[in-house]
Amino acid sequence: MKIDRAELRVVSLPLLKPFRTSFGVMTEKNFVLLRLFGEGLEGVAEGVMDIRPDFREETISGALALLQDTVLPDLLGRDWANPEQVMRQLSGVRGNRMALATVEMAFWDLWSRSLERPLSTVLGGVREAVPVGVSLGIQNSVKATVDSAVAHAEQGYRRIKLKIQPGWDVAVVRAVRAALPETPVTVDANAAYSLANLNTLRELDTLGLDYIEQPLAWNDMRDHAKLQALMGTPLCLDECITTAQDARKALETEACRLVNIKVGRVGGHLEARRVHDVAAAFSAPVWCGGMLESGVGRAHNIHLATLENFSKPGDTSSSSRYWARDLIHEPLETVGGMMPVPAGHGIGVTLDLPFLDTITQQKFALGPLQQPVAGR
Ligand code: OSB
Ligand code: MG
Repeated sequence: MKIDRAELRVVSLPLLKPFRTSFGVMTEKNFVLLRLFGEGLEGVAEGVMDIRPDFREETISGALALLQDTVLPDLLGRDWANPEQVMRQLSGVRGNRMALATVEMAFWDLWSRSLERPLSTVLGGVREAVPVGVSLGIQNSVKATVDSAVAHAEQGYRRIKLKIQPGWDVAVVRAVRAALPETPVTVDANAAYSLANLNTLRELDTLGLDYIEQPLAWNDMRDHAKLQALMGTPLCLDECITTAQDARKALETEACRLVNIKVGRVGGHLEARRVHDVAAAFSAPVWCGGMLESGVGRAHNIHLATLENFSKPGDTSSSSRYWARDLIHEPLETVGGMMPVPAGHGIGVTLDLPFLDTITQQKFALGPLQQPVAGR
């Protein structure tokens, strides 16, 4: 598959309502959208970097520069046999897993379209629909949280994940558990606690949570291992895991008992599949996380989540929970807590280009001469 040219955009898609986590409030989703063109086909992906490095260390502006200066010029105008070969070419890049994922995922879409097969089956997936839950941001009141949790459980969502932070934890979890005794409930702290908060963490341990996601620092597996040894509730790592080697070390040292796989965080589908396989070797379940992606990233996530060991509900809930209007034509909506895999070749969704233009803030075209062409 020859990659003839590429288009990079910075897009800003307004959220229906603000999403609050322990690290900030999001009112719109800003992201890098990459289109790769070759042999009359197009592959597309979005990056999960944000403007600020507040989830992990990568940023939109940093990723844009890296992609334009070195990564895309290394790939454009050349023929690539498969995604493995693309990633071998880029294997000298240290870190920058989110930037690499953007390119790798767009190439998977392009390549599986050239094979005239859905991405899920090219990856080796085994499902036609994937089970999903919801991730509920920090709300203004316990009552608002309980109401939202109950409403989503009634819609069929299979797990309720509550964002927590110090001061917004035990009481809200208790209230949701009381309202929904049968529904799996989890919490995600996005690294807001430390071992100094052990009393609170021990209280959370008594509440029957399915797992606790990333309670401690974004880059600290050692303290997660200390905490896991003190807790009955499984810990699930998100921020800490960017490679399959990270996952192996985390599971080997019992820093966690399960892993949130975000294809955009770990460098793409190849590495996501490796994380999935490593976890399976440890008999540790995985589930597919999300980063409030538009329909493009959401479709990639859904295809990935068809792999066998994605045995717990993921975060890729209905697009209509996030956007008044998505940037793809196809609706991505759950039915009874199951998200159908988009049909067709590649990721199975198509860009709504006129709408995309209205939410595009920057646009760069890169040609085979490896020179940036004038943007808008
Ligand atoms: O930690 O899983 C996270 C959203 C943005 C950044 C980080 C996270 C999240 C979510 C929401 O939890 C997942 C989603 O609904 O896409
Ligand atoms: Mg998380």
